[in-house]
Amino acid sequence: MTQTDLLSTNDVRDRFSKAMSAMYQAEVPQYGTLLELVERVNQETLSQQPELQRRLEAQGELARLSVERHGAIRVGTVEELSMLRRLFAVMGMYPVGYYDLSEAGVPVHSTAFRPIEDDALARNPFRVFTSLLRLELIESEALRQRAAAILAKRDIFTPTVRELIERYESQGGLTSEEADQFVKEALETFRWHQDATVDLDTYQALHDEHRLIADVVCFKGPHINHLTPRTLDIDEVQRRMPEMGMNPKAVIEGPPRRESSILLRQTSFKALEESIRFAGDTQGTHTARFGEIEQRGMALTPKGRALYDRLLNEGRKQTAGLGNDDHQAVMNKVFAEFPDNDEAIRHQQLAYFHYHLTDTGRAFNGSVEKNMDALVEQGLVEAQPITYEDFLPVSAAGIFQSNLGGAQNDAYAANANREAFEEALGAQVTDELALYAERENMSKENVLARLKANT
Ligand code: OOG
Ligand code: NI
Repeated sequence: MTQTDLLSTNDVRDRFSKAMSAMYQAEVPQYGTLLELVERVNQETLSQQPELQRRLEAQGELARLSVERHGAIRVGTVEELSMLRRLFAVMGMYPVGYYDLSEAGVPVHSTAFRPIEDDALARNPFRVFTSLLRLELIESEALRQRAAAILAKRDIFTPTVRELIERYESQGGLTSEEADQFVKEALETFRWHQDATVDLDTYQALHDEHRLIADVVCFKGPHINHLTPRTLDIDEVQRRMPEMGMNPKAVIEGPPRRESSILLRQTSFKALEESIRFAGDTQGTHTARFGEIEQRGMALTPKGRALYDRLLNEGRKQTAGLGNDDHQAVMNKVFAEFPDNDEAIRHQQLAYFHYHLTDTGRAFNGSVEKNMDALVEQGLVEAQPITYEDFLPVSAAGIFQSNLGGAQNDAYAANANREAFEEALGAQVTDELALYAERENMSKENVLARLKANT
């Protein structure tokens, strides 16, 4: 086998994300409706805003828009999480960021498996938000042991996918044929199962502790619980959801609508109640699966993020219980303190930017300064905000809660434990901020090197 027979991990990920989307559309037809709505709103937005279209195209964002999505799963054990890490590596997806959801009353901590390199992100930025249940946060010793015993009995991976993961690791890649087989087998882990592995009483006992615990423990595998396409106008999608038979969550999470979009705004249609056959042939229901939408803006520096977090907290105090229109109006006022144009944001170092030569810059052959701001002012260099590729813990908690019937348990709070998570994962999570800083620095170095080469 030569290297050239092996498929790029980008292609494996692209095939997998498409297969996953097709499976989820078949499982949850409303997700198909959501995709249609998002596609329509994106087309309308682009035709109404040619400047936006130009910018997205220049940033390489347009091509990926229609393939872009993220999904989410929740697993129960250390073995499941560490095997998932190896499974995602086959698709060029690596754990980025640590999210402590105990803070929001949800007994999990999480990471996002996603591509890291610029070209991989441009090709298909498929991400999977992956949460590990924290049984140690359950107070009842008996319930904890019952949950652990149930989880110990299941294997969420097919024997063939395990073999293919090993083959990937020893060969350094998969052939096209192997990749197709891998996609088919890996999908089995994410499939929905109508049959619970436990009886209704057990389900109920776990559910009474926290609905999420029942969702993780009582089924054969970690069914994908939502997929999320990327929209260019989330307010419009939220507004039109009811017309298309979808029940949107109460408010759009994250920052308000702005000229210079920051981080991530998210909303969803609410989880559907689905019929389940419990052990002993009892019928019941379970609510887990929904569809989500996201609108992405620029990645913030630690300074920008601190400002965002402070304003978000202020906003949350004032918006409790408000409907979306009022919520957005209040957020708008609160966020007036956050500069709302790219240049001001860049000058105050609130976000990360990618620097590249303009046409004038490419033609220039005099001696140049090393100062980026001066080069931008001279028109030799242009700065474009780097898109945020990650998630927001407060928004994630809002999504969890609106789909778990508002369940929250303050007793779980203040339990961040990144070390335990990394030990379970069998690897360290990459710091997302370091990645953005590195991309910004590389772009600056490239610009300077190319200007120098011209003199
Ligand atoms: C994950 C919720 C987090 C997001 O977009 O913030 C998430 C879950 O419900 O399992 O997907
Ligand atoms: Ni999500």
